[in-house]
Amino acid sequence: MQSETNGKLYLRNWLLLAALMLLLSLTAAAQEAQPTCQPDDPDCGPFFVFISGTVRNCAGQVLPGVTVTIQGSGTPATTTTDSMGRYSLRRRRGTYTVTPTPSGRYFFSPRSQQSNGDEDADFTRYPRDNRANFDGDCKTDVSDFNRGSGQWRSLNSTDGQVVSFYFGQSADVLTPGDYNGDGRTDRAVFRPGNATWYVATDTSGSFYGVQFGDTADLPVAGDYDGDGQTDIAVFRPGNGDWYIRRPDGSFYGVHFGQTADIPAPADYDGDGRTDIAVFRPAGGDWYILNSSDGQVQSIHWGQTGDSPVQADYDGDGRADLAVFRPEQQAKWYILNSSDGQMQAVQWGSPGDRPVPGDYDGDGRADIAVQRPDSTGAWWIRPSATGSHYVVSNFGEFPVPLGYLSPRTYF
Ligand SMILES: [Ca+2]
Ligand SMILES: [Ca+2]
Ligand SMILES: [Ca+2]
Ligand SMILES: [Ca+2]
Repeated sequence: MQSETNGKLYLRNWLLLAALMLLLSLTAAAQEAQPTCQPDDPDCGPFFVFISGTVRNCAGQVLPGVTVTIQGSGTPATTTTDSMGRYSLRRRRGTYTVTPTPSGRYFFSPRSQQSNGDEDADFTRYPRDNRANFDGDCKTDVSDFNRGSGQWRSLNSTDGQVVSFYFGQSADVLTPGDYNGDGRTDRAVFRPGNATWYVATDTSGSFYGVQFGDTADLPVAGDYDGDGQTDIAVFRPGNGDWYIRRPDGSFYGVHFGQTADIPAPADYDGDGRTDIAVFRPAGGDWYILNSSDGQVQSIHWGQTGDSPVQADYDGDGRADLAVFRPEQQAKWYILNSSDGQMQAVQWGSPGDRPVPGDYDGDGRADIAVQRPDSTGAWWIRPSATGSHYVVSNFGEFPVPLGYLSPRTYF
């Protein structure tokens, strides 16, 4: 009896000791993974460093499971962010290029960056369809552009502040986009008089100009190569040609569409690159040139008098065919790319301008209209709640409409 009790005691003590040793070894392992190098650490300096950083989304939440490539002079290594959105990899001392892996739906800002281990290389993930988001969170900002004075105003979704910035002249066509890929919308215009694009990537007053296109062209800016930066591009209504500028300044042309077509570029196949597309008002037909496989899709959706309002309403990463019908009761007809179902929603009044965008930041475009009268009211229907709210005093040309074809509205 006594010896049995002693045996149990002995076993319990032994188990306690084993658990303690396991804990100690785990603590040691955790210490080894610390992304800092102490000078006297033989595993680390002077020969090794930890290349580390945090990956977040545009709402500031950490992202686990993101694959990060770390490329030095030799073979690239990959690692994955942990539950805290951290990545860390021990490498020989040197300078490395760190690149998180983008997807069709999302890109990272910056796209890649250099690190020698001294400081974290952090990244922020943004949805590719990131419309009128001046403050760089995940939400579309109510914003307008005064075509007479060149004043841009945006209502920050982050803090409710109104930002005013003068950029452009009378008769300029606004072509908002993220031209430098930092996740924030840049003020940009196309000046038909000299066929020149002017882009301000921040509000410091600096900008650049690029002559591209012809005076009768329509701007159709988009991310045609999928690098996360908006590309300058035009549609030539005279002959149905598209001209798209590459980041190196060269360009290519694609014949796609007819004279009366409304260009409707968006990423319909979800590969992260904008697809050339037109809406033909005569019959309500859409023609899409898939960037993924070069195939042409032709789909009947809408009728004469409709305006294309393509956006990703169902949140599957592919733009949905959609039209706005400004009749007595303005109606939206959306063809979900996820399940082929139709959404028919009465929203707005005749004379309203459609301003779809992701105002609630849930990854799905929200139906919204702007009323260009003295109230300048925006009627927004967030996809997350289905209720609505109104923002007033933004009655100039709405920036979200600049992501749709300017042809219908200028
Ligand atoms: Ca925003
Ligand atoms: Ca595409
Ligand atoms: Ca979709
Ligand atoms: Ca939404």
